[in-house]
Amino acid sequence: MTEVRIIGDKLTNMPWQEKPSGTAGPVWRHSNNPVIQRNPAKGIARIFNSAVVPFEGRFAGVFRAETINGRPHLHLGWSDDALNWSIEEERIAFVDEAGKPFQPNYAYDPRVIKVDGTYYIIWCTDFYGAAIGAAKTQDFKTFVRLENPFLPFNRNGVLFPRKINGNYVMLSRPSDSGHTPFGDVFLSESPDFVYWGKHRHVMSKGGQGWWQSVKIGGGPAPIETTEGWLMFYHGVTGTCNGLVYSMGAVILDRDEPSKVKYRSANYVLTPEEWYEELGFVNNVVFPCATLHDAETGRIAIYYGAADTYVGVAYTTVQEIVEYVKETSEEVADDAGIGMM
Ligand code: BMA
Repeated sequence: MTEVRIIGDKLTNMPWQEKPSGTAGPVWRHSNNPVIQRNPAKGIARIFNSAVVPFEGRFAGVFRAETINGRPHLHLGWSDDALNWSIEEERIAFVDEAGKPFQPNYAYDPRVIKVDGTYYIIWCTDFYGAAIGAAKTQDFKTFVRLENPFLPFNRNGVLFPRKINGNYVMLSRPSDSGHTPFGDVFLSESPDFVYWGKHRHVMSKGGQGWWQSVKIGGGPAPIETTEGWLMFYHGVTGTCNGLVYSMGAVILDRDEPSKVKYRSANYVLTPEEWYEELGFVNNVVFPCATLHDAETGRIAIYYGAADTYVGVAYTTVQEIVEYVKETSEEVADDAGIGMM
């Protein structure tokens, strides 16, 4: 296959381990997972489903912290190597545009995406039920909340890392207010991050396999590659013992990302290790962030494990894109822009 490249910045200090021989799939786990264990800071019982970004030579993290009263909030963390994290005990202090305190009632599953020099934090917030919350920061000191982009109920808001055709583009997964037994991924555009429209269907749950038969949801911010936008996402199946969350990979059209170009029929990571199979919620891998290096094509995927830990997994852009193309299936009308 022709060479596949990441279109983006160098990140030579990102974590990396070579693929162990005998690895079956295109993604392999960090040998010392989980990288964040239980009770990682005073008042925090568990951290999972969290976001990391390079910032000024180090790494910043926005963490989903399940506090010791069981409610999730967002806490900041710092790391020199993106593996050993120091988590702040105080939750992130959000303010409104006028600088007044403006805390969400709860906040979970954050993504952090840099667009045009600003870091946007997108999470699941309380807006008369689960909906998408947003904030921005330049310096990881002041966090200004923005208008909630969409009506309730919605989860898994994922921003693209650059404007496309002049607009911000955000993926989301319309939901219900509970544990949502359905769900496809949609996208919406905005010229100003206030007014969102031009909604399009991106991809459906389902396919030949059963691993994504109940619902799917966006994961880390899509990575721009020479083959299109590479996105890891989660797919959910139902069992007599509850839901099982796996990770899939898809490639979206670069100019019209509501069109799926290739989508692997197989999961690329599924709960197999003790920290993925056993925890507060068993059998969950839930990717929310990547670090990647355009020079080498290396990708580190950060995922929540069993709603209890943070795990890291690796792949390269060449390996994952080849795999997705080789195992691609067309699901429903994903290849087009969908119903309107
Ligand atoms: C989803 C979200 C995730 C969580 C998953 C499994 O609905 O709430 O935060 O990891 O369920 O419990």
